[in-house]
Amino acid sequence: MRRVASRTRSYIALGANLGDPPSQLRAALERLRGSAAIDVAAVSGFYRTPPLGPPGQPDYCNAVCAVDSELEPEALLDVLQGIENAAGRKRDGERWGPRVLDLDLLHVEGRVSRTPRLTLPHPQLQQRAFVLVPLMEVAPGLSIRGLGRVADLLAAVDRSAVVPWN
Ligand code: ATP
Ligand code: 87Y
Ligand code: MG
Ligand code: MG
Repeated sequence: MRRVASRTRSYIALGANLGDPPSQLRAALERLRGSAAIDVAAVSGFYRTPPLGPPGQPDYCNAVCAVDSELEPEALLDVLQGIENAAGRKRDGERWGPRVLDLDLLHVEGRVSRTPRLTLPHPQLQQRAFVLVPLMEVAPGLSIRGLGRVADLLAAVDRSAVVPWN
């Protein structure tokens, strides 16, 4: 795998709303911990969140984790998509339909990307309370170039529907 010169911290959003969503997130975290090239540095709590976008689907379980890796961002995305596939993620349904597992790369420190395969920072990060609440837990002091401080992004969204899973 291609590697960047040094270890870089990245932030990953986890989401699931089919099967047993918390189990899907726990299994994904175990697979990330089992990836030789990735160290899981921090994991947020799990949150129950109503679906944004297309309505009429089950609530989501959402979380965020911080990882350290020497992988290039595209190679890290390969790992995330492999874990989605292993969980049985189907890609033939409607866009933004229900899914057993979604792993999105939110931000890679010091890196930007503007390709369709990988846009960094994630283009809707600042609009999504289901991302910002758990991101604030694992990275309260984080500032993302072009977007600003996570704390300020969170203050600008309605977080009232993002509640602890249990
Ligand atoms: P959203 O990205 O709005 O949350 P989604 O997670 O439902 O939507 P997916 O179906 O999981 O979208 O992914 C669609 C494509 O998005 C993937 O093939 C992937 O290459 C691309 N993509 C672009 N930027 C990113 C990113 N930062 N993280 C994950 N996938 C990304
Ligand atoms: N949690 C999610 O993880 C989630 N993920 C999405 C895509 O990855 C969608 C669409 C399906 N909604 C989600 N909702 C929750 N709670 C995201 C979206 C939001 C706003 C406009 C268009 C799409
Ligand atoms: Mg997503
Ligand atoms: Mg995705």
